[in-house]
Amino acid sequence: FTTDKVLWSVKDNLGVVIMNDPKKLNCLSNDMLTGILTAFDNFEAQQVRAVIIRAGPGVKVWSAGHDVNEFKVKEGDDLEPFPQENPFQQVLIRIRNFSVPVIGAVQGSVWGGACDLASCCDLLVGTPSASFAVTPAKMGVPYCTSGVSHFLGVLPLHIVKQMFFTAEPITADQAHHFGLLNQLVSADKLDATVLKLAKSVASRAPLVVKVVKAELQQLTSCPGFKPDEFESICALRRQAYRSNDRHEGLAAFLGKRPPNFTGQ
Ligand code: KGA
Repeated sequence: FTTDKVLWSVKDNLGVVIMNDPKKLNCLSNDMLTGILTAFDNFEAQQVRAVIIRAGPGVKVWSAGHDVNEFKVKEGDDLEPFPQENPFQQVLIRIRNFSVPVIGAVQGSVWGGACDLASCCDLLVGTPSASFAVTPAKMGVPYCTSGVSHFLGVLPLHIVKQMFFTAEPITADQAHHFGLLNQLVSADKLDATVLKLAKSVASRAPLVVKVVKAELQQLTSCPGFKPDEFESICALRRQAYRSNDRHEGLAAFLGKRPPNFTGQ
């Protein structure tokens, strides 16, 4: 099956969704995200026992993250950059709450929101070309609290801080060492390794797998803020997304130049 940007199939109780927009470096455009949601609707209807999410073979960029063109803000626009109803948030929620495990197969570099998508998968297998860069501080975009909590569920605190503060990529070796990647395999072994893992998951008692996924999902979710602490985080985010730097970060990327952030 196919939409413009996504291919998907179901075979032997396994759903496979392939991000298929190499010209745009598989960036997470609304079309791509809507295609992923449609694939998951089909997987649910067909009661798959595991899902694999991947890019096409041999890609250099697994996904370049949010489509920056759809992220553009008009002068004076101070809207929340990650509203719950946008397809990006809906895909993350769908993966995290999907009743059976979702396995990411990662070859190539993973950027910004695509790192969030990868970290929402239940298991990740990568190749040596995989790398992960969390770039909101480079784009001037204040990342949402739920997204930050996803990284904390899979990576140590200082690594999450390093990735958010510096926006520099970590390598596949580092990602494996820190536990983001369950397995690191050569590119020619990626398909077989992911299939073996998915088949193993699919062979286990489905109701038990479902409940343990739901348990882990709740146990690793953000442990709750006091109301006044949450309000102050919201105020800090508003200050950032209403700032000139938010325009500057996106303009710099689109203008292919380094940003000049002033903190205003
Ligand atoms: N959105 C839209 N277009 C993008 C894009 C993106 N995220 N990333 C790349 N492109 C476009 C780019 O403008 C260029 O268009 C084409 O894809 C090839 O990219 O051909 P054009 O019209 O000029 P480029 O840069 O020439 O390819 P490259 O030299 O091979 O470099 C590849 C990378 C991935 C390194 C580079 O394109 C890059 O740095 N992209 C941005 C990665 C990133 O930081 N993404 C995060 C987006 O923000 C995000 O997800 C969130 C939520 N956030 O940060 O908060």
